[in-house]
Amino acid sequence: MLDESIQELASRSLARIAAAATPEALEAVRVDAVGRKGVLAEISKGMGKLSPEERKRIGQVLNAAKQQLEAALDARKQEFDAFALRARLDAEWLDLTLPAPGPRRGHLHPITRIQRELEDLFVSLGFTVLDGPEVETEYYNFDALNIPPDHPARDMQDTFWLDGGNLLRTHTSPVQVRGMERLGPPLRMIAPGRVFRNESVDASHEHTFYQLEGMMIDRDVSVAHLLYFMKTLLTAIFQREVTVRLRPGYFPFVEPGFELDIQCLICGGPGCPVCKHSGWVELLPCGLVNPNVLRTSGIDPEEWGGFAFGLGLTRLVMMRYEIDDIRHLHGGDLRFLEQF
Ligand code: FA5
Repeated sequence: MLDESIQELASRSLARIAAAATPEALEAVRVDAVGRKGVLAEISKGMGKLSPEERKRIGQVLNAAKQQLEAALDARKQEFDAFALRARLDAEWLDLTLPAPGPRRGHLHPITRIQRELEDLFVSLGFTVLDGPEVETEYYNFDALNIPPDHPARDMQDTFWLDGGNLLRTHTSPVQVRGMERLGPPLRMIAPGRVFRNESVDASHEHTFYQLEGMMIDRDVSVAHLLYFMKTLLTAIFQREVTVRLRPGYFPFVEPGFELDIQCLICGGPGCPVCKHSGWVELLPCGLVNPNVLRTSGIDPEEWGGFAFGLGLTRLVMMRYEIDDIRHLHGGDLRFLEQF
């Protein structure tokens, strides 16, 4: 009778051990079954009432049941331990043969990239790259370029004036004057840089943008030389046929002066906000250096002549990458910049 109860208790506990889903549930079964206050311990407490032979026999049955349960508890615990170890190893798994993730690299801004391409091109053609100050004097920005005070051409470029009479340069042309003064003729120079204009911003106009000035002074320089260099420049940058037009342009520091426009590559001609719906983008004003400018910088116009151009570098970058709004370029949005 007692044997059967012990057997039944043991098999019920075995079923609970098999069904335990967590180490905590298994521990609860262990306490119930073989713990100091568990069911087997309760039975053994009542054994005092039995005859010595019965006590011995039931004692053996109890021991056997206890051993069976403890073996089952150990086996189930090992399963849990193995499972936990597997999970930990899975979490820690590391393929040491995979290439290490490198540092996240930045890259050059598209304006810097095109500027460097142009510098390399012009250096290969014998030009020197010059730099000039962004805070300029009125003399270099205007007077020395044949734009005296009260000349209407001063209004062509809205100027940020600074206290004390200096200004933020409105174009890179003052570097022409500094180059002529410092290096003298013959001269081949370019001057890329940032310029500033006090004008309202739209899809093709910024208050801060980049130009690339170029100047060549030598004996017998003609419009043919100018056109050759402009064509070389555009072919190098676009590496494809682009449609350009040359029209007369007025700048006091060149005579004759030209505007070289490029057919808008954003809309292909029919018109869009970038080309102000004209189909053409002003890109490359240029001309033969006005003799007054040469004379002011100490160069004899009877002996020397030259050409100069003032490329709108920011606009060129827009055309090259088909960027439909100039404000993207310095908006600081990484989603835009990461495309280059
Ligand atoms: C000048 O600045 C002259 N210094 C260029 C020059 C140099 C002519 C040497 C002759 C000889 P202009 O103001 O047109 O010219 O500007 C030159 C180019 O800068 C324009 O063709 C255009 O591409 C670009 N540009 C002008 N204003 C802006 C602006 N607000 N935002 C972006 N690009 C501009």
